[in-house]
Amino acid sequence: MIKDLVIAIAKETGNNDFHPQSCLINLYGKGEKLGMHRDNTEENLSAPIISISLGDTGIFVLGGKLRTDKTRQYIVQSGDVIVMGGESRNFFHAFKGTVPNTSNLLKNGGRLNLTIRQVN
Ligand code: MD6
Ligand code: FE
Repeated sequence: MIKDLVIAIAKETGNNDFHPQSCLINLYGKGEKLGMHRDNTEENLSAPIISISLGDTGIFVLGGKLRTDKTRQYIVQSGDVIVMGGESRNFFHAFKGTVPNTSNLLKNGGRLNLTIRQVN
């Protein structure tokens, strides 16, 4: 189901040849965050990465090509999707943390982020 969903999302954003091969699932509790990084361990660095946020609202930080580039913050709510494609595929980004108790989707609270990737 997730595979079909992200293939459709990829098409909507002009990526007509996206082949999802892996899904990394991160769970964030209160106060947990993810530092500035680029996702560059995939062999294929041009296919988009598509992420789905579930559960508590959080703050996603998007930078640029350089770690020192200026950043923007985006509020991500349960069900929101981020497509990092085109130039932004290799931009630095981070997750600043959740806003606890903003969703009752997950029994134990927190936020799940699914990042779906084409590896090669
Ligand atoms: C997060 N997301 O939202 C962390 N990476 O918890 C990521 O690191 C990410 O959302 C690549 C593409 C989309 C993402
Ligand atoms: Fe990432």
